[in-house]
Amino acid sequence: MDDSDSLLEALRSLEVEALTAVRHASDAATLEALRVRYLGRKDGRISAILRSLGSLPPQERPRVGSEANRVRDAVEAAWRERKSLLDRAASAGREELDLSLPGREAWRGAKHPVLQVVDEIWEIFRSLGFTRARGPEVESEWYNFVALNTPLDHPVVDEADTFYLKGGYLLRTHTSPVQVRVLEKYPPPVRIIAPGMVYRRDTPDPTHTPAFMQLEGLVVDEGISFVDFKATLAEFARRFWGPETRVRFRPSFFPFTEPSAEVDVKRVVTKADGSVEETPWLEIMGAGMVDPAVLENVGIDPERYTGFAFGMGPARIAALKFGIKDIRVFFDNDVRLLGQLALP
Ligand code: 2NM
Repeated sequence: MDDSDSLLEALRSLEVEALTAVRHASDAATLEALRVRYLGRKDGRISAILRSLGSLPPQERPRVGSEANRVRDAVEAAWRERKSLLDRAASAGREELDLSLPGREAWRGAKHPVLQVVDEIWEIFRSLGFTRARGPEVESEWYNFVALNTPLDHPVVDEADTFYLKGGYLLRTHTSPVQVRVLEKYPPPVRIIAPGMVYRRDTPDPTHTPAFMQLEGLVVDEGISFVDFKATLAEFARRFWGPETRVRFRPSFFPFTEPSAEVDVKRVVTKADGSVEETPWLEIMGAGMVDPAVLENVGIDPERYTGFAFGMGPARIAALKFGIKDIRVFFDNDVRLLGQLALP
């Protein structure tokens, strides 16, 4: 075996040794020591072999020299690869702000669909001169029933129809007590909208929840007639569902209004293919002229003042508006509902 063969042998085992050591270096200090040992210009093992080329016969030098260069390049490449891996691992634990990453879109939140509808309805009545009024959810039988011309032996006052608390108090079954409280406190003219939660002992089903949002309105003044009643509610319907909307008043009964009516709307909808269709009649609220007995109960002279009142369920209106088949989803507390139904 001549000198050049033993040098090539030494280079090959040096390559295996160096690559193995570099690829297993577990920290930057070890890696730096390996760089000095194998690749260092002065005392590095590969440099030492390149320096010893001088002792070979001139015709052997290129073969051994190019092999030494190849080994040096291979060890250098492995070293750089290991270096970048160790650097990345070292920085992974730190909070690094990568400004090139696209931002994650922030969840801005959304109004609950029922509240969207309450606010939309409220906005229309506000523009018609109404004020918003609120009252307690825990009420007395007087405000919830008796003052509203509903004696306690009336069928709707059955204990099964509401939730009673100690001392004869109950969870209000409608927001009408708010109207009574306002009429007691403020002289006419009164134009108010009273939105709020109400409670009834209902078994939940697709159109009933035992707690639900109600929105009632009341107008009391001198000279308020059935014409004001119909015109105001028709104007509301056209502003809410569009100017082509038709309105129908069907005779009905409420203890606190006389006459009473159910209000239906027929909407004109433009479908995705451009065709125009009319919906069936949809029941949207109950309403009527305030019964003179209610005005008397709050000390207002029914010979001088008249009024009308109405009540609707924003959850059912929201269900119509958003095409929801089961209003219980409004109470499931699934936040995805808000993302899907957020208005632009
Ligand atoms: C309705 C339907 C009809 C109503 C009546 C009154 C008051 F206080 F003036 F008597 N407030 N709300 C009323 C009338 C409510 O809800 C379906």
